[in-house]
Amino acid sequence: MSANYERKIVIVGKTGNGKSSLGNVLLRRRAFDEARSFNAITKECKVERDEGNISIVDTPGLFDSDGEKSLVMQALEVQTAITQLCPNPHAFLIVLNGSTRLTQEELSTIDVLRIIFGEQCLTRAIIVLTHIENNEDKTQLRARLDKSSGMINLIKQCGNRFARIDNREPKPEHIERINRLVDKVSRAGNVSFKNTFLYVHQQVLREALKTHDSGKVHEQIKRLSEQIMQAVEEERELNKKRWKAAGVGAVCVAAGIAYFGGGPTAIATTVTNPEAVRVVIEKSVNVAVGLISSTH
Ligand SMILES: Nc1nc2c(ncn2[C@@H]2O[C@H](COP(=O)(O)OP(=O)(O)O)[C@@H](O)[C@H]2O)c(=O)[nH]1
Ligand SMILES: [Mg+2]
Repeated sequence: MSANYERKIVIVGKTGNGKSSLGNVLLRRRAFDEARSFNAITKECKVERDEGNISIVDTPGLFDSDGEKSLVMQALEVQTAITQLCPNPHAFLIVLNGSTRLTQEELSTIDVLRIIFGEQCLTRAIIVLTHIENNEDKTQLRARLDKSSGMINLIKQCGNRFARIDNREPKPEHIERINRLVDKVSRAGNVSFKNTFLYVHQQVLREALKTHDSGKVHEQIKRLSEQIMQAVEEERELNKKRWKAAGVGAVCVAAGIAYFGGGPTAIATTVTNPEAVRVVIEKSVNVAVGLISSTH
């Protein structure tokens, strides 16, 4: 492995597509349970590291239709786990089975990622096609993929970044390509995924959990996407107003402090610290009210 930064990688996709196997291939050890038996199916997110510089989060399959967990619950679990286990990951590997037709649900994978993490995560997303036998050459594979408009569309939404792997007999050049793509999306570890509105996504998902939505998955996805987009937009507007108010307050307060002898340090501290702004605004208002009432 060439990079000298910690690669933080999240693996997502449908159960059975080879997420845990891919995690093991990248870590070069059996860190995650692969589905040899029903019990081995990954039930919760798990992070594993190698002795060097790679951290991998394996996730339970999105869209597991075992009836136990709704889509919303799965989305919330993945979001919470990533925030706690591996905040600000460098890359998301979306694992698809390259030997079978994509299901309707898999075609929605990216929409679900948008719901969980927001649009920004797509700039860090890489499609990894598993179950592709090593004897299928590049041209054959390309020709096969070109026939699937759904697949092409998913790859396009991930900035045309895709890699292939046979997890049972992984070729070093295929592993190397995945690592190179991780380096590319993270600019060699210099940028990682951040979304300051993640808490808004969480609020909408928590609210949706209460309604026990059991409608068709693609309808749920559409509804949640719209709700999240609207909630984020409202929060953004609210933030702008808060900062504007804090800015005006800060200027008044700074003037007040300068006048009453607080000096330049006090002004600088106040202007850059919203909590200080709030406290001093409150004090200034009290003083102003006091002054006004004493003149009457
Ligand atoms: N032939 C082949 N089998 C694979 C590949 N990746 C995973 N498998 C097998 O597919 C099954 C499911 O793999 P697993 O990693 O547990 O899938 P997960 O549910 O996405 O974590 C296991 O029996 C794996 O051995 C692959 O690239 N090629
Ligand atoms: Mg698994």
